[in-house]
Amino acid sequence: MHRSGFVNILGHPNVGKSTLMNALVGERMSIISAKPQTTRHRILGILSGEDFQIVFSDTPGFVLRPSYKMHEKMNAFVTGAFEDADLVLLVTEPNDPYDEQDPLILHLQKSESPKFLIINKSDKFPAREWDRVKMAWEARLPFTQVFTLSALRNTGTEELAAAIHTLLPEGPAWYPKDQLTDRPERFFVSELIRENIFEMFGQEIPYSCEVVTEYYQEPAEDENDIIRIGAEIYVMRNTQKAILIGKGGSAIKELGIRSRKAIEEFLGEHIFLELHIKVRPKWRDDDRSLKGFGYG
Ligand SMILES: Nc1nc2c(ncn2[C@@H]2O[C@H](COP(=O)(O)OP(=O)(O)OP(=O)(O)O)[C@@H](O)[C@H]2O)c(=O)[nH]1
Ligand SMILES: [Mg+2]
Repeated sequence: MHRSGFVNILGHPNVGKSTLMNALVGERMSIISAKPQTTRHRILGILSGEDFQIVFSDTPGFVLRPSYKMHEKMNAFVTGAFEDADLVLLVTEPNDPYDEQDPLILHLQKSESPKFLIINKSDKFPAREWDRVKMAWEARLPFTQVFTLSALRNTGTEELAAAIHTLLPEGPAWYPKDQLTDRPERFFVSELIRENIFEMFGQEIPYSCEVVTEYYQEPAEDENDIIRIGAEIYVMRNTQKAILIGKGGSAIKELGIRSRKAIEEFLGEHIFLELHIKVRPKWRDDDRSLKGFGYG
């Protein structure tokens, strides 16, 4: 018998959804940062075996008070992920504040999919905190099972993986067995550059940037060349552009070096990377820009 299913990972920003998906899939699929709202799209991570296929969806953290249109698009990716789930993993952590009117809870109360509660970051909190969170959640929603784990340390994730397997319905493979995701290489190139922007710059810059891979040229078979990649970083203001460039170009140079290394590690190949910065005022509120950037 072949089993398959769609497992959608949901929760507030910064609780560790992407770290968990990467741990479950065993690949560095989604980018991760210490800042909230790192993930902006729904990203599939596909785990296949001879007789099963699990299609995980990592989603953006649900933004409770959207401040611009991009937030609304991000939230739409989350609500879309309620519809096709064979299983929902609601990820939380002891410091994650919820109230009874939280839109995520209201959506979950209406969804008929089985739900697992994942209390993440167990390495950071004492066991009495796990119990407190578990009790608070069980009063809000019925969960099929509750797991306390550390996605970062990869402890407790095996029990979760086993429980997911047990729950998978009979079904076909939806994707070729060697496929790991639904996104092309250029998407991951942009994401890895964005991950480094989140890491290198303070509060304002990461949220004002979007990265677009402009070209991705693989050498012809008879050419002894490397992959050539060009990416554009969009910011909203000239002052942000100046920060990204840095004194004498030092910041953009550093960003280029870090991003190239990350992309080379991801692709397992040497690349040439060219970065450009463009100013596009208010792109986060502009429908046409958002569409062009993939916020459909
Ligand atoms: N201590 C600890 N930190 C963790 C754990 N899992 C994730 N983190 C950290 O939490 C931060 C957020 O992790 P992400 O995986 O990016 O969280 P996310 O829920 O995908 O965040 P958004 O995409 O912004 O919604 C990062 O600094 C992670 O290293 C964990 O099990 N323990
Ligand atoms: Mg994420």
